[in-house]
Amino acid sequence: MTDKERSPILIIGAGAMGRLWAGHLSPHVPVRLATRTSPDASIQYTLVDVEGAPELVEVGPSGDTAPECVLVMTKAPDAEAALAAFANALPPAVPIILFQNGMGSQQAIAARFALRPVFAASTTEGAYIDDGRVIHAGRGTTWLGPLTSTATPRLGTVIALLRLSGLDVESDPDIEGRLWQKLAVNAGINPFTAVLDCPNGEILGHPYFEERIGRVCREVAALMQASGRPAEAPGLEAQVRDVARRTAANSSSMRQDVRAGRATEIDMMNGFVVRASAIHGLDAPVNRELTDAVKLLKQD
Ligand code: KPL
Repeated sequence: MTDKERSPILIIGAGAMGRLWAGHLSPHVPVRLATRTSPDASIQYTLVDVEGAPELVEVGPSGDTAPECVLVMTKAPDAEAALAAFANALPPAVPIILFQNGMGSQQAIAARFALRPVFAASTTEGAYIDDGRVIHAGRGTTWLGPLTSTATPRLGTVIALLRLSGLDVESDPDIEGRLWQKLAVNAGINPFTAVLDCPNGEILGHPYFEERIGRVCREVAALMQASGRPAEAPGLEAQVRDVARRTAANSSSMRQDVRAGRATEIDMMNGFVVRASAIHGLDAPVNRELTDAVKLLKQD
């Protein structure tokens, strides 16, 4: 069997990440792309690689063969409903890989589909859509790990499958630890860039950020410790500042969502910190203030 003859990889969500992966996988393995309007879309677009070279990507339709694996690449608030729309037709052993930002949506899906092999991914690939073209802005690494017990023995197979893309894919048996670290960084950068409407680097030194970031990190660290995750507020704050410096020119995903009038992922970032803290009897007033401030920007 050549790789072209195998069952398709179903990608749910045709945003920048969904299209980046579809573009990298489709030369090697059949890809089915599910958009908001079609479960098996037929689309063409230009993918500009990191060197700036454009290439045409053509995907679908792929027919109704059961997929070999499912990549859920919608925004976090849409992920569970988008996956549920396909779940009845999915054989129980098909691996499901969740690419959402923040926390909460992955755990809700893993709980709902607890008997299925469900994985979480955390990626540092950079991609955005500009005038209909998908721009691969920066190469990164995609870390993958199991969220359910049936996922654990399939980790190696799923990694080998995703490596057909040529993108860097690595395993992380403690993927939830990685998601917590990413949550801390997102909670410390994203709402500030959205409220101040500025690139990541410009939050540093701004009074709105400087007056709050210490307390944001203390609240996140307290929640992490209560959840059995080692964390110290100064370390988290240093990480936030480091990522803001290294991605200084980036427009964060939350700022982009607000500017485009899309729902933001605030409920899976600072909003998650508030809800999860309450479960442990902890208050997280600064994360609540930021959640409210972002919701006022965009009535989502
Ligand atoms: O993950 C990000 C995001 O924009 O959501 C950061 C790390 C803040 C980079 O922009």
